[in-house]
Amino acid sequence: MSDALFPRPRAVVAPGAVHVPGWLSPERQRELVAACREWARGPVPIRHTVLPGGGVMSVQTVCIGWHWQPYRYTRTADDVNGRPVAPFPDWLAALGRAAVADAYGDPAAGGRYSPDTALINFYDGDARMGMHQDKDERSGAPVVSLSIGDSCLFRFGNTEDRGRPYTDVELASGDLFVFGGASRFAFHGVPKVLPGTGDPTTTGLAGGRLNLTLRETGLKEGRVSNADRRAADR
Ligand SMILES: O=C(O)CCC(=O)C(=O)O
Repeated sequence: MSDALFPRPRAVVAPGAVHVPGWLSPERQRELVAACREWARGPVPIRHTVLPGGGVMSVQTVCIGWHWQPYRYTRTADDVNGRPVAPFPDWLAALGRAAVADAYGDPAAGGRYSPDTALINFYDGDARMGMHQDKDERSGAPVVSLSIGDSCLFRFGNTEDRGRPYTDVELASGDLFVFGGASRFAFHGVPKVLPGTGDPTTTGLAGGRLNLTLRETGLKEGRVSNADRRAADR
């Protein structure tokens, strides 16, 4: 079934949460895949994040700009190899600004957006992500999510807890999802990836799903611990 025959409409999933299908061009998807491949190599290699309780996340993650480890941001990847993470490039900040402007139909909102970190997650067929909030940032600026490769079921919930009400959205290659405003701290997760749904010739990704979330940390330099916050069960 082609998108051209059956276009998937843009949808406001909740106030401030907008799904824009097919936002990334095939060229842009390939560029992002190539960039993510480089970042996955180092200076901090992609890895399965270990949670404070000893659990290991099924997704593999590499960060740029700031390193996220549960539940704080640092400039160096102290839980991996201690090295500073790769810088957050201007071109990716510009992409984030365009994403916010397009999702909200508000060029001024795009202009104000100044992401300084990206969490890059790779999902193989079995990987998933539990319901959680992105709350280690000191900024209420939107999160910009870009998906490439296999489609997934993305669950977007409420700001109170991990349960209902939530909306299930299929995120396909090239899709943009922005959540800010009243939805900035909504619980969300990825219950399953749909293996074999991506198109390697379009994306350059042989298999699996790549997701980038661009965020404003609201941090300057140094280390900020959010360990006193209730740990989200990621
Ligand atoms: O993979 C996704 O679509 C969501 C990623 C996510 O929730 C996160 O990185 O916090």
